[in-house]
Amino acid sequence: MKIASAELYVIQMPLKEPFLTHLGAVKVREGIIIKITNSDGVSGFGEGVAFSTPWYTEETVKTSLHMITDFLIPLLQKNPIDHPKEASLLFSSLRRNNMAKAALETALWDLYAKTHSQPLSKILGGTRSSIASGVVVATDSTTKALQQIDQYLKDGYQRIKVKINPKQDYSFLSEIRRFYPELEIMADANSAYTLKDIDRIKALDDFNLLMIEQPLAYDDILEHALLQKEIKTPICLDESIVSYEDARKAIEFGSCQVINVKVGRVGGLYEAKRIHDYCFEKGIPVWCGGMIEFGISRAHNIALASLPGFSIPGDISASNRFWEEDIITPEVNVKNGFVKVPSDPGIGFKINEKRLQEIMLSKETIVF
Ligand code: OSB
Ligand code: MG
Repeated sequence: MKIASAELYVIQMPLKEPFLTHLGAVKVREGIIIKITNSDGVSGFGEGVAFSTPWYTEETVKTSLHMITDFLIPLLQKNPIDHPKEASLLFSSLRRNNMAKAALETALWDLYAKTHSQPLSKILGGTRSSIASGVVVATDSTTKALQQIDQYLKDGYQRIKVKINPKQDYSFLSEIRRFYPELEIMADANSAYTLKDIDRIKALDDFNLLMIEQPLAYDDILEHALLQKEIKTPICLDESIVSYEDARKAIEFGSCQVINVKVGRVGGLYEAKRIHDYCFEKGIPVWCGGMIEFGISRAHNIALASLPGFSIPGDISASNRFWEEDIITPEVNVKNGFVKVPSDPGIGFKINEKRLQEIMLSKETIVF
């Protein structure tokens, strides 16, 4: 891969509606886009999914930029690679900063797939031509949640995820179940509980949830294993799994029955695929998590979710779930509950240059 340049854009777009969790509200999404161009003028794109503040993981847009410009790109400049999985190995000499690593690594995968004239999904070993689509309801109002669920079901989404916390769990889910007794629902707590809340969590077994996502601490594996022994609802881990090793240990330990795979959280597509392959072998279902992302990361998620082990609808929703206008063309659409896996080379979407310019805060070019 003869890399000629890397362009880094910081972008910012308001969400159509605030995204609320017990950890705060996301109203405006800041993000990073990386464009890697080779000596033939072919470009691959990646997206940095860290937020402006470290509420979900320790990374931020600024720490990502620092890692990318001061460490990751210099590593790539010194160590030319032939395949994106070498980047993953190269980056492992630096601790964590997974979203920064993934931003660059995913751009290399897109470039690699394009130079091989293959869709990224095929390069990764994907087998699906369409992905079952799920969506997240993130509000602190039961009325709004019911309205949103109604609309999302009309839009064709196959599965609904709701955000819960000790102030919004049993009666909130009862109301939803009253109107939608058969709906596939999962609940994401984003670490809102501790083991002291075990009776509250146990009570949620009444709702026949597909799973409960990350009920306990963001870095815990041990207490989730204790909790799983006490509840019927399968536990899915999100925040706690930042690597293949975490996934292996959590499964061996019985800390979860399902894993939410996020490319950014685990440091890139190679690590995400390793987690998938391990879980597939062990019969542990995985699904692709969302990060309120722009189109580039959404496209990488679609490619990843085409792998056979992604057997549960993930948080892969349409571009218009969050955005008035996305930065890719065509936008991601959900039709009859499915998103089509593109068959064009690489991520299979083009950049909406006009939109990108409109929302760009800064641009930096690094020549290799
Ligand atoms: O916990 O899964 C999460 C969004 C941002 C940060 C963390 C999470 C989420 C979501 C997914 O719930 C939302 C989406 O992009 O569809
Ligand atoms: Mg989650």
